Amino acid sequence: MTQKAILVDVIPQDVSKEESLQRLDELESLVKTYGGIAVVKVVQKKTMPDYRTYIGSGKLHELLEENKQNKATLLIINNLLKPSQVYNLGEICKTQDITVWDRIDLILKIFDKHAKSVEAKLQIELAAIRHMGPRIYGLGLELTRQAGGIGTRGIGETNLQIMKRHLRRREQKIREKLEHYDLVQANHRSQRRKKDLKTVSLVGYTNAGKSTLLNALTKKGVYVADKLFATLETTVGKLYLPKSEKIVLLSDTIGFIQDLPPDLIKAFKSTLSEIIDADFLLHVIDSSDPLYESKILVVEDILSELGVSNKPKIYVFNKADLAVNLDKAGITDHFHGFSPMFVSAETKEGLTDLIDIIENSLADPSFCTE
Ligand SMILES: Nc1nc2c(ncn2[C@@H]2O[C@H](COP(=O)(O)OP(=O)(O)OP(=O)(O)O)[C@@H](O)[C@H]2O)c(=O)[nH]1
Ligand SMILES: [Mg+2]
Repeated sequence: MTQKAILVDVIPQDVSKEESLQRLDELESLVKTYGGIAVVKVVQKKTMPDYRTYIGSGKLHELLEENKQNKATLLIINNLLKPSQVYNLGEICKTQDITVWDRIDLILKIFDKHAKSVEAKLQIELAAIRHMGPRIYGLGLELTRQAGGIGTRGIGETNLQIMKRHLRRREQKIREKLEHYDLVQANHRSQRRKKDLKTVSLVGYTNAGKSTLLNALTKKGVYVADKLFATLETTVGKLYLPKSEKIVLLSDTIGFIQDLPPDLIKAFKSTLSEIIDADFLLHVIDSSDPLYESKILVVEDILSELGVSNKPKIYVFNKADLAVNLDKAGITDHFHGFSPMFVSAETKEGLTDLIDIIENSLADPSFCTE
């Protein structure tokens, strides 16, 4: 059954109308990707979120009143909340059987739904432990309360401490298991290096068309969908370079999105290690998206988090077939350090030129990293 959701975005006063609409649209796409449907969408302009419930209590009660008709079962706040705020909201919304998630909870639920490999599942569990803590088990601060009751003080551990210890152990165990995957991947990479195979990694905002481009360039058959986070695993395909008659490996992986906490990104380290080790990056941009520039910045920020901001990059402005009025000259000028290319992975326009520049870049020792 499709779950009905109430979406709330709390933004500072100075956010533009365009950006605020785009934030809501993105949240709605995330909800759709999860398999839900937005029945109410609200933007609350607030300089300081409410300390207890994040959204203001007046707005919250208004939403709950309205929901007597809508009967949504999810309340999703498009921000990063404190565990206590999610808990407090949950307590208030319990009366209407509404579950409360913040933006990261939703992203984690999507990841969880899409993950196929054991490795991806482990990484998601690790990220969830870090973000949700005891909330993972549907348990929250009530544990602290119980433990704080009369008679329990001073008698060994509280339930919350037991839970935290359990989570720490689980985290440790996951980390150990992930180390195994790190080793396997590191091994693959060193094999490739021995064979003198270079790797180019596709990076970009989610839904930019990375997997479509990988498929167009390598016929790899990666899953493509008009969904956010269609890809969670890393896929490597071979691209034939006609001039040098060599092969280069192209790797596609998870897309980025705004407001991802660094801890969460780090949980995906083993998936993202392809990016870290690549000879250079193709930053794929959806040029039909009016807000592509701010998304470029989000991606660059995450690359910096990963410690790869200095890796050589080519900016690939994809979906050129949809972006008819694109100011190509302006973009070429503005991003000249990143050799902007205009392509359509869908119609294959511009791909020959892209392959050409990949080939030239690989042959240029001053361009590639060690
Ligand atoms: N018109 C048009 N659509 C495209 C193009 N490239 C990709 N798409 C569409 O854009 C959507 C997203 O494409 P994907 O290749 O799944 O995007 P991605 O960057 O891999 O996304 P995630 O894996 O979700 O991060 C799909 O519906 C594609 O068919 C293009 O050049 N033109
Ligand atoms: Mg993809």
